[in-house]
Amino acid sequence: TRTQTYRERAFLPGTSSLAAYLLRLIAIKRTNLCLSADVTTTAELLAVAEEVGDSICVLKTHADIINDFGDRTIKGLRDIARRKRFLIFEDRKFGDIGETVQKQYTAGPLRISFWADITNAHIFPGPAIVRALKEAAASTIASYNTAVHTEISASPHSTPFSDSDSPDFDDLDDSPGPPHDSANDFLTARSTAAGRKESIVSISTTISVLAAGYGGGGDGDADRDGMLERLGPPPFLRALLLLAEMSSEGNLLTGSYTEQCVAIAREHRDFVMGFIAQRALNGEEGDNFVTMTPGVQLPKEGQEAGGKMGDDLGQQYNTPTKMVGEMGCDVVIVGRGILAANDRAREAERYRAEAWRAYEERTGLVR
Ligand code: UP6
Repeated sequence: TRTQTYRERAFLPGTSSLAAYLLRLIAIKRTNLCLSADVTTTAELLAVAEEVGDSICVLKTHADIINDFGDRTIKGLRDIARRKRFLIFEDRKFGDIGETVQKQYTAGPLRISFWADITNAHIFPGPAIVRALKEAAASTIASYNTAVHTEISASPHSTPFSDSDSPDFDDLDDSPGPPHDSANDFLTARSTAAGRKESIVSISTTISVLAAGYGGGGDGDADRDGMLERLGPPPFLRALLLLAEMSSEGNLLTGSYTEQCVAIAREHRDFVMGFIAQRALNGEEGDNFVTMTPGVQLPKEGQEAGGKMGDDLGQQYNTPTKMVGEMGCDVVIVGRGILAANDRAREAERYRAEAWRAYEERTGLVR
């Protein structure tokens, strides 16, 4: 996969649908940059998503650091993601027994499985964590499909989940209120038509937001905007990244731990789309994992790279050129490098251009 283009890899047999979508999105938008939007309010999150959305393929969140996380956050972010076309990755780093991670993934105030296309997990609890998250994802997808289907057949003359169908929807823009218990209602949607309708009304807020932001997929070969248009929004699917390596100094994700992580991923190619790692880990026939790499920063504009870069809490940085060009990584994840800039849109473009150029050189598209 090292010298294959993103587009070629999107069409390799065995590639999961969401990975294929992401690879095509990367190829069309010409961006292998993920923004790590580590901000603490909904307003800041939406502002930065708006500013850099055109330069990224994925936006990474830490939902648990957003003070006012709620329906407004989900609606706002999915809305921008649809308009600017990027996937949403909640960097939850799950690490508990299967039963617990299922609840952490689907319930609580964050109800991650409903709005995040991608999330990630550690494998230190053992391989069952992957199966548990996969089951929970399947359950969310099934509930979503049932909800959409039921809503359409219940009101054939109206757009599914339009504002008027959704009593809660109007509250969205100005309701700090308590978080809706939509995830639970969603997952326990009853089987009778009446029961289903009832639970759907109670979760209409979340669903109306979600239904608007998902679609099928298409092919494209004209200009970028036309191709993006034809690619369409992502299908409602869920995928997992496994933490195979970390960027921080002295971390323990090395050697056989990393190898076992890859072995576990190979058992679940339909759900595990790739790794958080510091280098490409594809090595076996059939491997087409996407490597997303944090710990990336560029020297300030106009400055030379001088020695080791990092922060004073163990973070270590490498350049996009090294990680994509030499280490074979697919997507670079950048937080403070972009967030701390005065002009974040411009800085994101600087990162995108460098990471893209490293990719083109690695694959021989340019020399
Ligand atoms: N992250 C790392 N290293 C890892 C895994 N994840 O830095 O091995 C995450 C952090 C943060 C982002 O949780 O959200 O990537 C890096 O941010 P930064 O670019 O501001 O250092």
